Amino acid sequence: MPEGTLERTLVLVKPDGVKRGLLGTILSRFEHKGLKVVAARLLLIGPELAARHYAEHEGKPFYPSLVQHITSGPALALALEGRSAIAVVRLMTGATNPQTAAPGTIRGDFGLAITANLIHASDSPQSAERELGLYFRAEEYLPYTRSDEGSV
Ligand code: 3AN
Repeated sequence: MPEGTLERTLVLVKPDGVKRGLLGTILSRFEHKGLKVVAARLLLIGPELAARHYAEHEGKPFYPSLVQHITSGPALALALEGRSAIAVVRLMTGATNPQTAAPGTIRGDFGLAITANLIHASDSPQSAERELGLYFRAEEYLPYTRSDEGSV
């Protein structure tokens, strides 16, 4: 079985996840999976950052509600690192609509609303690089070795 490329990806726990007290629950899923938290930041996303983050969706009917929601309270930005981290995190996130997201995924287990769908996760290496750059500077990534590294 190939080990996969070591990748870094961006996860945002959206304001609904923060306000529902699901930060620990969501973070623990990624930690237990073996992904390494290499940067983290709780922040209020303003309209400008929201517009940059969601630039590809500008003009779509759901765009105003998307921006309204992501700016409605604190969000937790996480940089997660691991083998095939981008695809693994997307799998753990589940389908965009929590009503049809598979049980066992974060959206499938904790939500019903499509706008307030708990988390955002980068969907490709290009998106990951671009999106990580919106939230973190290079010096904010903190390298360390997990005690279980190589065994999960
Ligand atoms: P994902 O987050 O699963 O990659 P995208 O990138 O297609 O989904 O959409 C970004 C965000 O826009 C979603 N997380 C969701 O909050 C919102 N969204 C996407 N499609 C719809 C829709 N049809 N109606 C309302 N909101 C939507």
